[in-house]
Amino acid sequence: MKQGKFITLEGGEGVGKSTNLSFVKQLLETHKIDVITTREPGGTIIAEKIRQLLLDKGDEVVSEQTELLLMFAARAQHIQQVIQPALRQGKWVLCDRFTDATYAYQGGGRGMDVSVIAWLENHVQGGLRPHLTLLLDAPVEIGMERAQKRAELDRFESEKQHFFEQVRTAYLQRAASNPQQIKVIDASQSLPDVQAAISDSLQMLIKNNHA
Ligand code: Z5A
Repeated sequence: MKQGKFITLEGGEGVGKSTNLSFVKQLLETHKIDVITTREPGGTIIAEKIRQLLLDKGDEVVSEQTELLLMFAARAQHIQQVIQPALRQGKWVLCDRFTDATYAYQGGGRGMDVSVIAWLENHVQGGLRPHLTLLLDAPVEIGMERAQKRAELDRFESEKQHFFEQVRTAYLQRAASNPQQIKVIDASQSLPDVQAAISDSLQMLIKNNHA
């Protein structure tokens, strides 16, 4: 059986990943593609528990090392339990964030050693990499403004603007060094324009699937 495709959505907070995840799912389904949606950190019972540990603003400070290792612990579980089985069954996997988020947040935002992230990526994922990453990019103020309409801010959302600027820069650097995989979408546009750009970026992958 033909393996499914692995598509990830990335970007800073509030840029519209969740909104557009539903749009991409519907678009693929109109092309008769069997697709599952999932997210990181999370996607399995254990990985969702790890997500809670990562997002909660508890009394104990989470060290950077702990944060990085928990991201990859959740990812290891998610890959084994959800992503690889679905791809093997020929399903497409649509994931809200993946390892590019680790490079952007832990690498760019926290300033952690990128070679350690790369080592963990190889160790946990083997050869698994997204076939396509849609990077929703918008000025930090726009994402923050959209996100702040929500109730309570989590541990990441409570970071300062400078942190998110570093995250955005790291994302854009990754896109520049890997343009085949990562397509930058201008997420500051109106939703219909963002979705038209997303649709264009997916056409090649959809066409090849039916070839
Ligand atoms: N994290 C990490 O550090 N390292 C890692 O390896 C991974 C993650 C995997 C949880 O992620 C945190 O984990 C994340 C990074 C860290 N923290 N942050 N920040 P998350 O994905 O759950 O959290 P999030 O980035 O805050 O995502 P979100 O809250 O779900 O936002 P979103 O999905 O990008 O946005 P949205 O909910 O779709 O849209 C926000 C609002 O804007 C909503 O009202 C929409 O209707 C509106 N919207 C969307 N698009 C538009 C346009 N184009 N125009 C106008 N309004 C719009």
